[in-house]
Amino acid sequence: MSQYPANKIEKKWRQKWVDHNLYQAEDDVPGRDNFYHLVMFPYTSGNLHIGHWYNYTGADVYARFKILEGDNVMSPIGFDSFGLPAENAAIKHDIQPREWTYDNIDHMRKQIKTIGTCFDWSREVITSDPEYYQWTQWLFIQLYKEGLVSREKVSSNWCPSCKTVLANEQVVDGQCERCDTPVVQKEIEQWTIKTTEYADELLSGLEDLDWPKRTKDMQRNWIGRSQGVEVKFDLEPVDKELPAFTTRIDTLYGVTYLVIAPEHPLLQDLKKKIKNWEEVADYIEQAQHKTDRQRLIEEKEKTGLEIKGVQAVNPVTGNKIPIFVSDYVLLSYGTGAIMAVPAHDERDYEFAEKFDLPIKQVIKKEDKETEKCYQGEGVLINSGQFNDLPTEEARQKILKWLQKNDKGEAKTNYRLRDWIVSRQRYWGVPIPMVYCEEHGWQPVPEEDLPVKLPQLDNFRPTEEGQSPLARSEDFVKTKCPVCGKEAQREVDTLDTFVDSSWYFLRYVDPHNDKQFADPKKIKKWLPVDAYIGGAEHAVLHLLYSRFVTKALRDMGYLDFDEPFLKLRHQGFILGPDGQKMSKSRGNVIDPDEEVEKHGTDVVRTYLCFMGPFSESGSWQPEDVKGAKRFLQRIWDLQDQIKDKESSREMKRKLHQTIKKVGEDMEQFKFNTAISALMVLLNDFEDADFVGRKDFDLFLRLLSPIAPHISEELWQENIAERDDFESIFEQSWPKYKPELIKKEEIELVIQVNGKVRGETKIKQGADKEMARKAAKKVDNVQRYLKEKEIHKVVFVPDKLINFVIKN
Ligand code: ANZ
Repeated sequence: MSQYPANKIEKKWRQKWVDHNLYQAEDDVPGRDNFYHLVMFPYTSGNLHIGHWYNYTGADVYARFKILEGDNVMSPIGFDSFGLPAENAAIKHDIQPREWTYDNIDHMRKQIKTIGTCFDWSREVITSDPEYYQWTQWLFIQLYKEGLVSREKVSSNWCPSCKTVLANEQVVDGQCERCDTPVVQKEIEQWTIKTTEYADELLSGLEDLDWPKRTKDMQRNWIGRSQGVEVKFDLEPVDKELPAFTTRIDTLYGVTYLVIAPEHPLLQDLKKKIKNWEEVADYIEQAQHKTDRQRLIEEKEKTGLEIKGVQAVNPVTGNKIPIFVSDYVLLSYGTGAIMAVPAHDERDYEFAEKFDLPIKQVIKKEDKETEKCYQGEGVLINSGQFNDLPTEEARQKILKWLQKNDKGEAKTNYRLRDWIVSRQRYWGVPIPMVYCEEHGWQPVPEEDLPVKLPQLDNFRPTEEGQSPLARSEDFVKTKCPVCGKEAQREVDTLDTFVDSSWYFLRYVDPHNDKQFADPKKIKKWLPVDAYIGGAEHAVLHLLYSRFVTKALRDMGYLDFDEPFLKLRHQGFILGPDGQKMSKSRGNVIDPDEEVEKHGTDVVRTYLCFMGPFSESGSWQPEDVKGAKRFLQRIWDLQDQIKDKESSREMKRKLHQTIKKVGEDMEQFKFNTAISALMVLLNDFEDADFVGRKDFDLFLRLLSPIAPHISEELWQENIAERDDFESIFEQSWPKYKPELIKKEEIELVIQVNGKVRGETKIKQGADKEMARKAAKKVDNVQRYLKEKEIHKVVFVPDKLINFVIKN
């Protein structure tokens, strides 16, 4: 028995697979269905970590399984290479972002290849290549022409350290997700993509997707559709009205004050009428220093003040009510003003308590004492003509009343905001827009694309937070596409999420220089059949890609609605101590070292064995050795091979394993697939010999997980042709149902340890089934009659023992 030479055979097979273009996907293969299998492409951070390995290994197992199942699989890979981390690293190391990025790509490409994946490298895309970003610019221009891009002065999340605007999604707990600096609000002119135009479809489209429920829920919350009513409150003594959005119009009689957001434009309009304007202006100024998120933090004590001199009128009661300004109301949601019902809304309740405002109950929980602030459903009280109505019915009736009196309308609101895509940084796609004094903003003519990112000696952001491209006169100066007179280029670059919002389309035709992809090829491959990657992209990348797909569909470029039909997230690999891996904890596992030590297949097998693909697990060096022993034992089986038919019992076991492994593979339960293979391996070892045909099938089952050793053993022991034919050109084994039918066994029945009978039951029957069958046996019944059963001992497929009190 020899030690299995992992490193030698692994390199050899990887080379052989490349030499034979084994994974280069053809658009058409007769008799095979196309299967587009995609992993989220990596950011060019410079080093693959174990999380990448985990992701790519699991994805590769599934891809290889699909290949064996007979699909024509395309599994492309590329690099997401623009963006801030590259720029920040380049600043730190005093090199050009381009150099840093492309060196990293070279290194990462080599690392990825050691995973032994079936990626089709001929389709590689790199988002910072002009060949690629020409089409990112094209996409932006198409969205612009469709009216889906606008330039607006918007209050934006500004990171003072990165000196750039961040999308809402990039602000975590009020801080920049990259550098943890507290984010401030700043009014800036920005290019904005109108994702909200597709809010409804982005929501309804989730229904039919085979995605993790949590991810769908996150998208639903992020889109946040809310149905309610916009009520108009007349103001006094001015001839103006203030609309408020509410989901609880049934509480209208309980409104005791209104609250308006500090940035609400109405406040500026009422400046002259507001008696305490100075105080109000002060408050507005303070609120500007907080982000929406900070303002919404629940535990925070509410602040605000009353606007003196202006009041509102409740449309149903005619009562005059005070108006407050407070930052717990956001301008960006609804109408930027609310009707406050402290008896039935907690935030309003807190505010009313603090400012000593009246609290009027209008909903009663049936037959129960009502709490101080009751937010649930019930029956209306203190509500005039609507008294005694259940809340749901009251909502409809009050809405009707408001509509009739022109005081309100049904309204749907969304939490989703438009996508601000301007970044005041260097390392990104130049936004292909030109500003002319006379003709305003104009898109760069498509024949002039790409607008290339120039090399800049100084690529650091300017002190004013302007894009570094502003420093390059050569870049900025251009001609207006309309009049040909002098004009200026946009100096901002695109958010990198624009780059990755369409890369999956490019893979089907990555070198096309006439269009982003040939429609015929798009039809052949898209949408993506299986998409695998991190759950952290739930509301960013995945939402943007869905939006872009829908927008391009409506422009006639695509004929499907959703980009990713099936989505799976990989779990998280923790350090041996069960903690998140980090340099400071010293618990980082370096995949390169592990591969060097054990070989790729061992690392792959171990990663697959850690748990279901979607769950997290901690790296256990002892278990890695276990994976190595497992493969070594398979290697050793070669000595047991005979050209003989194996027993029926062995065949039954083999076919049971085929069934189990196939089902597990489809569900990304690679861990239990390996367990099943381990059980079969034990059976093989215990048998007198291993039939060559059985070994062949065993290797095919193993091959998605450990492709190199499977190929080697298959070539050495199974392959018959003289020219090279890979195990991955074989088919996935089919189990024979008649072989795995459960057979009957004789179950021995004991009472207090003495044999009292036997009965036939299905093999694998559980304790309950065995107990029922045993109790039917006459002799056993006699012994158990009128006796209390104390305990039942059960040995599956062998015996059952009733312990009774005598
Ligand atoms: C009166 C009321 C009474 C409310 C009640 C709730 C309970 P969703 O479901 O998230 O859409 N609201 C509206 N606009 C707001 C803004 N700009 N900033 C902060 N809060 C705002 O929530 C809608 C509810 O959130 C609205 O219904 C409003 O409070 C508040 F017993 O109106 B409600």
